[in-house]
Amino acid sequence: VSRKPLVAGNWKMNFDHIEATYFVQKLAWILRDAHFSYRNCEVMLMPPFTSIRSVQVLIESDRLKLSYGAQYVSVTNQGAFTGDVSADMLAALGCSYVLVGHSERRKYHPEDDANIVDQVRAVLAAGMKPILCVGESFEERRQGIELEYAVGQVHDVTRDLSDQQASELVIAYEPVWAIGSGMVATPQIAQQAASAIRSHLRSEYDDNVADRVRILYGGSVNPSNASELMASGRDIDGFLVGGAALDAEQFATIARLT
Ligand code: G2H
Repeated sequence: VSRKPLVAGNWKMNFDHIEATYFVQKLAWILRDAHFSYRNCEVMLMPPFTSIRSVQVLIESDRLKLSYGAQYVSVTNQGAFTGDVSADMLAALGCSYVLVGHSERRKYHPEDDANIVDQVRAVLAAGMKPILCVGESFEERRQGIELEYAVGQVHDVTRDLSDQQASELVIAYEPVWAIGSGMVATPQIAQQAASAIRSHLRSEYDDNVADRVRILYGGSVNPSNASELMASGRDIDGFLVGGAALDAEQFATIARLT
């Protein structure tokens, strides 16, 4: 089964629209260099809301082979919801993906499973793909329940989705202890979790869903650990990159190694 690898840059709350423009120009310049051959993986950017339009204009006007998406979406579609941004608004900006349930959103905002399920549905209804983030903290790992925990998070969000909806998902396994900490998971840990998540999809849905869903690893990915993580087994289909996605050279190198 071949799944196109995906390297997604989660900018978090970094880069205003001018910095975003510089970044995309630099990234495009590196990726276009004939000597810089990357194996046809999909390269994707997730800017803050305020920079999405600038990224869109640049990608469209220069016909760049880059995808982009958002880091969060409202569960309601329009109306008196001050501060919110709807899935339709993101789709109208050409977004293909929306990050859902990142641990920083789960921690700093009241996002529980019910809200995360609604976000997934809103993203799918607008014709985009959700990137569902799951992963255990140190505490679950210390207790030896990390796989049950991460698979449980997938189960809680996907259990009422149809086969068709589930097959549109991207799942990012991001152990909370590895996020922004410089403590990357070992390739074995990453592969074991990805494999457990894929087995769960196979038993809850079918081979088609399990074989189509892309599973990314996230948490302190950088150019020195990307190859080893990619080589760890057949269940990791790319990366969700934070810190290293703010440096065009590093991000492009990760794409080349994926
Ligand atoms: C995890 C990751 C990107 P970093 O949050 O989502 O960030 O690569 O900085 O650990």
